[in-house]
Amino acid sequence: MDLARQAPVEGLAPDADSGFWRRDFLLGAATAAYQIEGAVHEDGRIPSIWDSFSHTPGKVLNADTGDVACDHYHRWEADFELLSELGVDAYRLSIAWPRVMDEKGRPNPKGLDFYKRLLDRLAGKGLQRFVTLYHWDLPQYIEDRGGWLNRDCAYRFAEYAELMSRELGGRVTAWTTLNEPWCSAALGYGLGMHAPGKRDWHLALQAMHHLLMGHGLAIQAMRPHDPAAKYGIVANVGRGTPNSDSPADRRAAELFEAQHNAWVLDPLLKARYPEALAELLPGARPLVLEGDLATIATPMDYLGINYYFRTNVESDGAHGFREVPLPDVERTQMGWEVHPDGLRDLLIGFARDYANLPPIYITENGMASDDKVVDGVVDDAQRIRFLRRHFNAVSAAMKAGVDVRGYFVWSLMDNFEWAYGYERRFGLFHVDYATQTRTAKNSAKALKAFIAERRERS
Ligand code: IFM
Repeated sequence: MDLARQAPVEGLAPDADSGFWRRDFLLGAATAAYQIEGAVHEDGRIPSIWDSFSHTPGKVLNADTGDVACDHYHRWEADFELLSELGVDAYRLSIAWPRVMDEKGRPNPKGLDFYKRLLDRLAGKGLQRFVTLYHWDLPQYIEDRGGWLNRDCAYRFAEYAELMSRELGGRVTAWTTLNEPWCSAALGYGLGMHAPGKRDWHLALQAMHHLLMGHGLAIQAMRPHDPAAKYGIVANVGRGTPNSDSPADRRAAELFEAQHNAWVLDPLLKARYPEALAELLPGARPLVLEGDLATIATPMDYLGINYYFRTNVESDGAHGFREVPLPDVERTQMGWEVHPDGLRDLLIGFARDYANLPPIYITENGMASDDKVVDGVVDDAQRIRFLRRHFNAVSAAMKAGVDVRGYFVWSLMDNFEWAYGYERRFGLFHVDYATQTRTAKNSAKALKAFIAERRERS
């Protein structure tokens, strides 16, 4: 696909003094295994909780599943040409745990070879490789033993992580242990919107604790085998703003951010859970054994931040908050408010609140729109504006002193958007799922143009 020959489009170049122009500021695109790979029964892959969940009636919009997805398992070579076409510096992908280990915990050579081929090709293209170990596809047999509610899961995860560092060490620029533990715990165990579909906030607290334990144990197990790589975790963060100036609403916004951000970041960076959790869920505490918090706070080389929207909240009159959607604000296909300042404010706040905040990569940011191919063109002007405004918001945080090293667009291409199936389109490239045709959206062309201009200037 030759983007250069296509019509010029509105640019997404950030402000002239933005750190995004620096050649050493990493620009990339991201995906995750279950959302793109398909081939769920091939080469020894075993079932995951998302296979079970997506095949359960009523769990995913339009009964979509990841069985085929973008068929990336068979089309990865052509998909990597899209990365070259964009000219990005880096690619963020995830490894499917169920593809690389069998039910007895033994390595699956065919699955491992798949990721070796991918990583070697990316390295050959000169791209940095950001590799996530857990982007939600827990092997179903581990779920059958209690999943993340069972402390043993953290140790099984560390075994898997160690195996990956032995097998793939030297091929990876940066390892990410977990993608968005908040989503795994809150959506998977608190709200039931994601696999494994449980609805009990007490369970969510315990699942989070074991997820974070798995993270710390994994870094400890991996570093000796792949000492040159960087190690970190990816947290999705939420901006909460008060609906009024009243003390109750201001406290509600604080509680919202504690529940979304500090629940994950405090144990990682302060070796303790925030007091606010007890205020939100009186009497509920995870079972924490001696030494657990030190394990969770194992030093990291970077922190990945995923940001999408802001939530306006008021006090619920009891222990928490409830959302008050703002009228007349710009929203995306997900219904999420477009609010770039929220990202700037959160980054500045994290740098203030965490003395040991490691360097940051924005590991996901992007938006869904109901994109259509018309005469070969996908006019996604809203995404171009969205990206430019978020580039500028991140730059503003950098100017305020926050150490941000890179930014990944979510996502390289349209894919399986979890409980929303294929209806919600986040990609820079449009995917026609019937034919598996990829079409560059105007945002892809605009990103390519910015990257080319940046290269010329440096
Ligand atoms: O598609 C997801 C991704 O898997 C995790 N972060 C949020 C994205 C958009 O919802």
